[in-house]
Amino acid sequence: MIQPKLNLALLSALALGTAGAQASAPAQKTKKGEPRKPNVVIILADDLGFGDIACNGSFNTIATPNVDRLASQGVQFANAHATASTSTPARYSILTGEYAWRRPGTGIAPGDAAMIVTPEHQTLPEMMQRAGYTTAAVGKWHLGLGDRAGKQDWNGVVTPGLKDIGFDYSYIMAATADRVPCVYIENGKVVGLDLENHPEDSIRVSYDRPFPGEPTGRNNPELLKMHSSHGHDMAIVNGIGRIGYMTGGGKALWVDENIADTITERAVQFIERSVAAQKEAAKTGTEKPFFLYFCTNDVHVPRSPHERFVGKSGMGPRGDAILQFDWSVGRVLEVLDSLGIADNTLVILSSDNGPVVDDGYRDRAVELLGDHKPWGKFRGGKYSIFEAGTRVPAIVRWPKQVPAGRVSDAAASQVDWFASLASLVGQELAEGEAPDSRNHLAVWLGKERKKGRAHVVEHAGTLSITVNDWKYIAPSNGPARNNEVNIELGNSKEPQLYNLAEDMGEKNNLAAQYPERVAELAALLEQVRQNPER
Ligand code: NG6
Ligand code: CA
Repeated sequence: MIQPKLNLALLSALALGTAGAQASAPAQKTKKGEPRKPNVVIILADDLGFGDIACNGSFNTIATPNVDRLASQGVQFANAHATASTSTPARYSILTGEYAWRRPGTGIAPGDAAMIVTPEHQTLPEMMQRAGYTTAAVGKWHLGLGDRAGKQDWNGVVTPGLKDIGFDYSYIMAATADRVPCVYIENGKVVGLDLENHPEDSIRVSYDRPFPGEPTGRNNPELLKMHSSHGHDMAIVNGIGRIGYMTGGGKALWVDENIADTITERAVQFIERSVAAQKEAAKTGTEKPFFLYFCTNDVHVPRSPHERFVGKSGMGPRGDAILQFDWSVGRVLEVLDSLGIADNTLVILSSDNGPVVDDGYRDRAVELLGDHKPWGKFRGGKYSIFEAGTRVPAIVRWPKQVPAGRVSDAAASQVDWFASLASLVGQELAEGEAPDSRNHLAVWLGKERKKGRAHVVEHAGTLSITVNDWKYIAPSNGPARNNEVNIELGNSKEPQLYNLAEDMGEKNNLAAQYPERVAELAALLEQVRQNPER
């Protein structure tokens, strides 16, 4: 029998106060030539599900030795959440410390979207810069570029860009691998474009209409090496249909099979450069720690891993892409080891949202899944308000401060990375900065492993709020499922209430049984809707 435990007064206090584990920057012991503050590396996977890593219980279906190693050397979270079940809003929250649902225009962005995290925002990398860090973003971006949608100068400098929101260095894919433009952009410039010798490679991008004379997935399926199952039938680049149209690019176009190698190497080079600069600066005592926001393209569609991973998982391209993700993680860890900085580097690994099996390409992911459960024991997946939408893998390793080999059950949200890292690096947050981010450093460092956030808010069209394992999903008119991706979205016109402690699969809607609890949680959610969290 489940006993109602909540009352509104308590909930209000939790919502408005700063309840929860707090911690300030731990005292540092440093080796000679090492910055006093730790280097910080965020490795953010794309669409990697809770159950997609072996150490979350999937040992029989997938091998992720590098992720497992990270977990065994740090703390692994059982109840950590992205703020939203798709990429753009989830990433928006990480970089701004604000729930994306407060801001219009933060849904899944096209590749020619204007900046969604704008120079007017106070951002996570800016806060790290303030604390003396050298900062970089490498890999998938998906938060828009330039100040006008569709008006970016892909042949010149795309501006404003990441340097205007706190990244000293950037090497990114504008959106996703399934969206044009299919090129890397380094510090605002497309990499490898040689317009002097090849003016015909000039890049044009449109999300409205095809370019005359250019084949499309819709009209020229004979040119495709990977067919779409839904959508993805506009421009063809490397034999893969994309979302949006583009022409040009020439040698600058990425090769999908090499994306992981390319971006991982750029991440590694940034680390190497930063450490070389630290060594040099140590002579004058001015060494700067680094902050790297490394976003893999894996395991997002189109899944086209390098040939050395092909066929290795037995699950087709999706499983092979997980192996490739694990390789990228291993490569970063190896470099931290070889440079002797692993001890003084805080590594945070997570995913931007939950898993999807068929996300629009016929890559046999569904047929070859076997016993593998990307969503673990949870219901739903990417796009869903059910748990699998936002309950993501999360691991934190920092040998100096984080106890090794622990599992944390504390409720945790990526929105808190901003304030927690601010505390770690000794930065006060200004009024209005990171408005929904709370300092839960003790949770994220695995010191507090039971009590976490007072409540967790999830977003996927509608909103949900979870307090002490009681999850309330606000009624909505959205569809109950997305048949194309075969995922239950969780929308219902009726309120939903689940007890995750007893029913983590969200099967038994207890709303009719506990109307008072529904009312309390609905009121709390309304309060969060009306007021920033901090
Ligand atoms: C959807 C795409 C899907 C994926 C998603 C964004 C279609 C039919 N589906 O609209 O393939 O790109 O957007 O994923 O186009 S995310 O992880 O970047 O949010
Ligand atoms: Ca994603």
